[in-house]
Amino acid sequence: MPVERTEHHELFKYYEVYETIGSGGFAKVKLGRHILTGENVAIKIMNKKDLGDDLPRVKVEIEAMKNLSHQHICRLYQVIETSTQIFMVLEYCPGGELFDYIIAKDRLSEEETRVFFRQIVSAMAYVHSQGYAHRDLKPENLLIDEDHNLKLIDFGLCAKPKGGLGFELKTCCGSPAYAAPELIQGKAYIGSEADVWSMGVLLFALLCGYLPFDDDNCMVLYRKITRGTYENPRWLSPGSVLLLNQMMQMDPKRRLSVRHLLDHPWVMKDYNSPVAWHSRQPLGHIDEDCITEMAVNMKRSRASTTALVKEWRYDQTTATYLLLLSKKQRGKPVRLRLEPAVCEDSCSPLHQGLQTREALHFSEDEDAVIVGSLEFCSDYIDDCPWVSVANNKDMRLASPSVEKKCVYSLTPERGRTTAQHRQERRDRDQGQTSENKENIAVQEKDVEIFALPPPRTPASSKKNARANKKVLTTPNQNANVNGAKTNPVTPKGGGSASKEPNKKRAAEFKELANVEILAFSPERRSRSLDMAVTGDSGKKKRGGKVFGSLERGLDKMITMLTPGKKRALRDGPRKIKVQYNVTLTSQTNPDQVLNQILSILPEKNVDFTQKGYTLKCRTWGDFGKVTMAFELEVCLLQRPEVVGIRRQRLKGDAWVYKHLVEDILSTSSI
Ligand code: 6BJ
Repeated sequence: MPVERTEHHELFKYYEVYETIGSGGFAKVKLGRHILTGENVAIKIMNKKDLGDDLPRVKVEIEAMKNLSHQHICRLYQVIETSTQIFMVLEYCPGGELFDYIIAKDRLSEEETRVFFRQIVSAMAYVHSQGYAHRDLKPENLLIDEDHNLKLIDFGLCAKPKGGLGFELKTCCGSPAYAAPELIQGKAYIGSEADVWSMGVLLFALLCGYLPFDDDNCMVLYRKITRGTYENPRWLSPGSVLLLNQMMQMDPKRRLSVRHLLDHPWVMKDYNSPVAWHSRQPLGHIDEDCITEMAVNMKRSRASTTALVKEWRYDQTTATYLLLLSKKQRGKPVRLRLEPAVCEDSCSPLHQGLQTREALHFSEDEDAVIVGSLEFCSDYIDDCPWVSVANNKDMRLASPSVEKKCVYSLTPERGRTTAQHRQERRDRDQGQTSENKENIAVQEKDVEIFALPPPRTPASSKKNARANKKVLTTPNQNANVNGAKTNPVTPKGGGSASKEPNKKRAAEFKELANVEILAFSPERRSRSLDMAVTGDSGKKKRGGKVFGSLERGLDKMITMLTPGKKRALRDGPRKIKVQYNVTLTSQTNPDQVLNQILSILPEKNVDFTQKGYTLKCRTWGDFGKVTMAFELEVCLLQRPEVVGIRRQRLKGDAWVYKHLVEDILSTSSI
């Protein structure tokens, strides 16, 4: 499609585009690589037509992110706007969402919570100092970077009142569970005060692994928030209980301000200093080393390069400068690749994007072939990436910067990504039932004026999913859904690991090693096994008989599949290391685990497509809208040698996703 080609030309000129790492209501986020610096980036892609009324939201976000430069705020590098699309090129945060990190660990210790919370306070003090209120604070909007630091994202709902932050706002927005009571009641409110309430909910979620105010029924949820009562579980220290109480105060005037949080005793515990909130990377300062490298590359004078950078146009110049600066700050050489020669005969954006050295590494493997052309790939499937990368091993471990042997294919399939949940919230029934007396004192009795729309509930999505005609019921049907015309590219052999592990990989491994210890602590191991034996949902398990028939079903399925699919299954599941988005099972047969999951998905009204051992799952809402998208992948773990299930949420409410996946995995009796 020629239109597609022109539309994406700008993007592919400067970036290689890899797999989808997330998607929101109207945006899709892909992993990318900035060709000149070789740095990884996240590319937020929005179709203007789809945006409709949300277009102003994007403009607000772009304007805010241009003004905000802080060590705990995700950096905007470049904005590319075409007649149909908007691309935001952003800082890549390989650790994924804080939400997934919390649920992977059930909940965080007070010490670890404090490390994160100080960073959240730092970011928010800065945001407020710049006259903004964020208005959508939640763990899904905090990402973890390669150094395990938090970065705040999603400024689409932020506000900058003309007269300053002290001026009242009217628009009711954000996620209901994190919304302050005054917002729910439709009152005028002060943005920074509402943010502190959300920070309180967030702090509770970090320390407890679940929400203080939660209900499937939105009216009940609103009532709980406007009453301001929540239970303090027994593991919370008195200091934590006090701080939560001071933040989740019904009366906004009695709530702590972010300024007060900077040196609050709980925040200061084990630290000698208040939270440092000033920007360590103010935009006014121009780095001479970066300018020199850019000037050489662009064959310009340093003065004119400086002048160009100082225009802050959020174009290729801004992106190159900021990414070079980021390299420098991480101790990497301040070097650019040579400006790529124009690819004369290239006719596709793929060529535009892959023209630099290192970009094309074709595997010798027989499967490693370019299997299509962009022209007919782009409208192949609603979810089609322009370029997807299949590599030999675990995509996550082999980030583009370290990838040595990868295969570019134009299949409609996404690459492998991750980001996940873990198990059921911890024994909530043991929580204290004492109510937050101070909060009750200022509550407005049974206020029923709710300004927020009803949130989506698991119950409603269930109903919708059931109503969907497209629900698929048998694995062999699913295997060919979406018209996957090409074989899955599953090259054999190693090659994903660089010979010289860089700092990033080292950090990743360090983190994985930590997770491994966590995952195998006796308590966790037994919990995971408990789940396998009893099933958290309390549902009746299927017996061995059903199981036997399922195994026969798989044989049949393999026989009916296309050669590529057969190979995908015969090659077996990927071998991966334990990471926090992987649920351990006590089983050793991946086909059995796959079958157990396959049999349970229709029961849970989850629509899915299968590619080898990866299940791309979706639930549907009204009018055929996808309410949730996630992947489940059966894989083999190396230590110990058991089957694991890698999970990744791609779209939908994080807590609804958590409960659904827990339900699926516990009912599957793995
Ligand atoms: C943005 C999104 C920047 O799942 C991942 C990586 C998710 C990067 C991811 C794999 C993983 C993580 C944890 C555990 C296991 N990013 N990076 C919107 N606005 C600004 C920035 C982004 C999105 C991202 C998300 N990694 N596996």
